[in-house]
Amino acid sequence: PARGVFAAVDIGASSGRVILGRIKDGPGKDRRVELEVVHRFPNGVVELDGGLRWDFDALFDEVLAGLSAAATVAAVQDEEITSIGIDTWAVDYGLVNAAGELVAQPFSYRDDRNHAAVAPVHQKLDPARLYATTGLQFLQFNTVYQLATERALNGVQALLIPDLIAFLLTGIRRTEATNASTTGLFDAVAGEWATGFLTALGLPRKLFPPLIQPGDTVGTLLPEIAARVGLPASTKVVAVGSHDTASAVAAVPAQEENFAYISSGTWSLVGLELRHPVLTDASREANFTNERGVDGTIRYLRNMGGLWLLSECQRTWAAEGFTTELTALLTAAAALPPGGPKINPDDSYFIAPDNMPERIRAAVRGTGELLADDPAAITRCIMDSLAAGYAKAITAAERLADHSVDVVHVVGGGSQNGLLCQLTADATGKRVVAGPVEATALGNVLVQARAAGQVSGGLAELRSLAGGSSALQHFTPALSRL
Ligand code: LFR
Repeated sequence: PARGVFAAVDIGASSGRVILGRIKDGPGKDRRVELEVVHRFPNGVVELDGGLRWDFDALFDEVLAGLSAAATVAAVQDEEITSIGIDTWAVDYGLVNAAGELVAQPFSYRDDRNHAAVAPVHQKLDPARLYATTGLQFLQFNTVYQLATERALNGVQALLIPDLIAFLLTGIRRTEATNASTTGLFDAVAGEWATGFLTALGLPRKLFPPLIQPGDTVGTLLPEIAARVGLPASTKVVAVGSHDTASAVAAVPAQEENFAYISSGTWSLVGLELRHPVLTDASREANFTNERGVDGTIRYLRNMGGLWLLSECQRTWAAEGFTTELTALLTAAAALPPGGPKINPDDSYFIAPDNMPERIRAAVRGTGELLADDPAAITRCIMDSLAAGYAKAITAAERLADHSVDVVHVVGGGSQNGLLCQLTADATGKRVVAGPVEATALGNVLVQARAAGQVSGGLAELRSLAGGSSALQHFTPALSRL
């Protein structure tokens, strides 16, 4: 029979990919995961119907184009696509009516309608009570606040973005648990919907479809989808850590228990993996989240500003005719002396798009310092601010969870940013291991491969495979720190 391979649909805030993942036997007992990108497409928020939204119809067309490409590549190599796994960013959803139609293009979490929704929700549910059950970090864009802005929720269901894609592929409505944990309506201890909160907020009890766990099968392809992409209708869609961060954390190549991770991309997700949530007041005040990971773990982390700050600057500089090539920017930034001005990368002031360089300079002015209107200086300020933020978050997580770490794993796009990794080692005083850059897709494929029986074991085994599948880079803290 044809060899079984896996298709990963992995969509981030700025781009998406469809990837074929294969488990390969290496020399000796070495096995590794090989990833082949078969389709890439841009993503981004669009101004539509009076808000910042995702052009979901276009995204879904790209998913289908990617699955067709995957089918073609696999067929040529005499491979069979065993299953499809989907991960995207969290918190956002599409509303689907009884006929299964999407009633509007989904809002982006960057739309500022959420701001006004916070107070009314907190009037009905005290933030301390919300946190004690959900353990979710307060972010104005958490699903619970977004839902409070909706006018008509009767007769519709809310499907989180990966679940919406899975529904359109299979006709089956489920909510994958790692992503459900970012809604603000999920009980962190019970691992179930916090139905009391739905009621308290006047939301329909069945607003979300039932939960499904990573590794479980959502369903098989609808006949018309199968025909359109050229795959057998028996092809499964398998739930993975559908929250991209959950997939990325599953592929952190940690060999020891005492590690911190930074999933570094548009956002920086900085924290620890725990077995039990930390729901204390101190944890709430420090704004740490307890999101669910693969295999029922807790992703105890802070969602912090990330490389969005830089990519938004690059967008502005490109429009102004400056060079925006990343390596050149980072080299120029690295040549500047340490100790320059810093911003708080977490400030909600940076969430919306638009003229980021000037907003960063204004934030620095607000601290009483000055930042030159120069791409190298602004890039350095972003890197110094992120590294300082990471160090602060890791120290706080160690204290709040009473769990100390001696190594920091950086995965995702930021793992290729040598300046940021070195500054992170310097600021934390800990070893930094950088890579894999493709942690999200790797985590997606590994969970599918385990569900298919090609890989066995727990997260430790998945992690060792992830580590063996990519070149890792090591950074040690500057001597001055020691
Ligand atoms: C990262 C991420 C974060 C989430 C943010 C918004 O891509 O999924 O974990 O807080 O996007 O959904």
